[in-house]
Order: sequence, then C-alpha cells, then structure tokens
Amino acid sequence: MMQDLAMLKREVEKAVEEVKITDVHTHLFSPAFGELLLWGFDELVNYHYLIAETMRRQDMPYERFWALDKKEKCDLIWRTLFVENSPISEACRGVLTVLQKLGLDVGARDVAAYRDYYAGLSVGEFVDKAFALANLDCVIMTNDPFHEKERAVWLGGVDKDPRFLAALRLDGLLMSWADNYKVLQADGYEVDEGLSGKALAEVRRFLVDWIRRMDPVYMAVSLPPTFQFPEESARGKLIREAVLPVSREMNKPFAMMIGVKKRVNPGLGDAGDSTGKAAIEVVERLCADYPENKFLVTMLSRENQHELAVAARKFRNLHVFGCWWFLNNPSLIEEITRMRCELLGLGFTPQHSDARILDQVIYKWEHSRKIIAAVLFDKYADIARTGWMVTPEEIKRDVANLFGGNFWAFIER
Ligand code: HDL
Ligand code: ZN
Repeated sequence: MMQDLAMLKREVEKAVEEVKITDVHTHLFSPAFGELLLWGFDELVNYHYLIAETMRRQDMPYERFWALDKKEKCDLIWRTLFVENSPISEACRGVLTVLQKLGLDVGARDVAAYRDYYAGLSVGEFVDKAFALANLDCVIMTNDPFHEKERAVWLGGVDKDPRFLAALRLDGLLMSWADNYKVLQADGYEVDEGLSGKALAEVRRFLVDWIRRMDPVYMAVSLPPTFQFPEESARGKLIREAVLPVSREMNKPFAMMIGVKKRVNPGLGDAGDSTGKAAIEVVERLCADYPENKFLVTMLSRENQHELAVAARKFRNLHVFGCWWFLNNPSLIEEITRMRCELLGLGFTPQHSDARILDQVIYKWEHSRKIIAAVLFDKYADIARTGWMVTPEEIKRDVANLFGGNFWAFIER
C-alpha cells in the first residue's frame, strides 16, 4: 500500500502541475487595454497588500506616501518589508516566488538587477512568459463600464485576446447608483435616481448593451457584509428588476462576492478595505427564490466558509469559488479546500488568483497548486485505504474539473 500511495502522490502532483487553469477572477487586462495591464517589478512590489503591510510599520503621513512615485514607493516597501524585516508574509513571499520562477537570483537581493531584467522584456513577451509559468489557459478580467479609461477602450472596439475573457462588473451600478445613474443618462438611457417609469427597463437595456459589447462570462459585484435581499433600496430594485432577469435571459451567471467592508481606513485607498461576516440566509434565499438563475459566490469572511459550503449542498444553482483576498493564504486555502472536499466532493472551484499585476499569477498559482494537490492526495489516500484506488485518468479528470471544468460546466449549463 505504501508504494501505491507514493505512486498516487506523484500522479496527483503531476496532474495538478500539468493542468492548464481557467483563472475565474482577476483584475488583469489584455495588452489591448494599454496601461491598465500592470506588470513588472515596481508594480509587483506596489501591490496594495504590501502597501497595507508597509504603512503599519511606517509613521509617515499617508499623503506623503501617495506623493512618492512608483519607484520610490517600491523602494520604501522593499526596505521596510524585505530588508528591515524578513519577507515571510504571503504577499512578500509571493514577490520572491515570482523572481525565483523568472530565474532571477533571489538570494542576491539585487533590486537593480530585477529592474534590468524586466526592462529587457516587451509586454507581449511577458504575457506569454507569465501564462506559461503559471500554466494558464485563460484569465477572466474584471471589466467596469463606469471606469473612464476602460470604457474608452470598449467603446473604441477591442481587439480580443482569447486568453483574456471579460466579466461585467456591476459595483458602479449597484453600489453607486446615486452617482452613476447620471452616466446612464449621458449614454442615452432614460433613467432617474428614483428608478421610476421605464428606468428599470432602461437599466436592463444598459446591461444587455454591455453584454453584447463585452461578451462577459458572467456579471459580478462585490457586496458588504450587511447585504440584504430583497431590499427596497436602489440596489435591491436593480438586482431584482434588472440584474436577475438579464442574468437569466442572457445566461450570464451573477457572481456575488460578499463580505467587503470598503475603506475602513480611507487613507490607504485600495489597501484600506476589510472583511466582515455576512448573512448566508441572503445567498440561500436568492438561490431558493430564483431557481432559474445561476449564482457564483465567494465570501470574504473565514467565518462564512462552512455555511457557504453547506448552502452549496442545497442548491444546484450555486457554484462556490475561490479563497478570496484575505483568505488567499496557505493556512486558510488548506482549511477551506479540505472542508469543501469533505462537504462538496469535487463540485466546486477551489481557487482564483485575484491578480492585479500580471506577474502575480506566477506565485498565486504556484502556491495554490501545491496546497490543493496535497489536500486532493489526502482525500484520495483516505479512500485508497478502503480499497478504492483512483486511476491516473480519473485523477486527470478530477483535476481538470477543479481547475476550470466545473466552472465552465456551470457557466454553459
Ligand atoms: O472586489 C474585488 O474584486 C476584490 O478582489 C478587490 O479588488 C480587492 O482590492 C483585491 O484586490 N483583492 O485581492
Ligand atoms: Zn477581485
């Protein structure tokens, strides 16, 4: 048996290493979006996770930090988190993994050499390199129709790169209606702040127009821990009367990313958000009341994970994905993936990268593949001890499903 288990472990590790991944949620952009695609050493070290970790060790006013240029901020972050302290946080370790996988001398701690390396690469060369090193099939972007620079690219016509798929992000519509209804008005949609008359029909037209323009895989929104539904707020009406009907009619699942407390420390910008436990009843109610709708859900609070997995047992129109944001750490990826396997078998999508800088897919997937492979081996070994030994073909099938197959089957159902 021991020899069988040793062979099993090698088969699992090989399958997980070789599977080409669908990265179901990122903030990446194809090169057609120009400067919106972030990559390179200075961007990598300027990740907002590292800004939060730096600014709790620095006494400088936030304004002074934000006034520094990209290189100066990078140098401060590097000095604070990598030189004056050992870089053991997951976000710091990620930078080192990227440098290592790029073949650079991490031990040299030579920032100038790392910058020189990137200076010799074109964006196209680096996209190819990052996709190859992370072994990605495709990534799904986060596309915001209210973001000025991004709108301009979509309205001007995008030459599509099949490796970068779209997701229609609705925070601007659902979380900022009081400001953004004017954007729809300016675009010729007959809406008013109070959503009277034909306004909701016009919001449906807005959604259909952007779906036709972007061809998104799904529609998404990030929601606070206090999210309730049904609710007589603008958000509640927009979800009930516009998003859910269009999601059904256009077969574009609604991805709810629940549990974000925005800007608990506004001075930190994107680094200033936090997490809170949400009410799983909202997810259960939406899935129960809208059985013809499909819901992708990830929740930000560790305390929501068990009840989300239980909810997914109850509803075939609920697909759970990722260890999101503050959960994307080895200890929690292992805990959550183990629990999901025990409750859901193989019927979920264990991870997404949430990468904002292209380089990050290299480390986020390197780290997550190892953890997910170890959990999967454990689960296979448990049943092997009963006499049920999975075959290499079954392992490949299961792994392909976990890293994209389950997701696409849910999307296309
Ligand atoms: O709302 C989201 O999609 C989050 O992922 C935020 O972008 C967050 O700032 C983030 O980058 N998390 O990893
Ligand atoms: Zn995200």
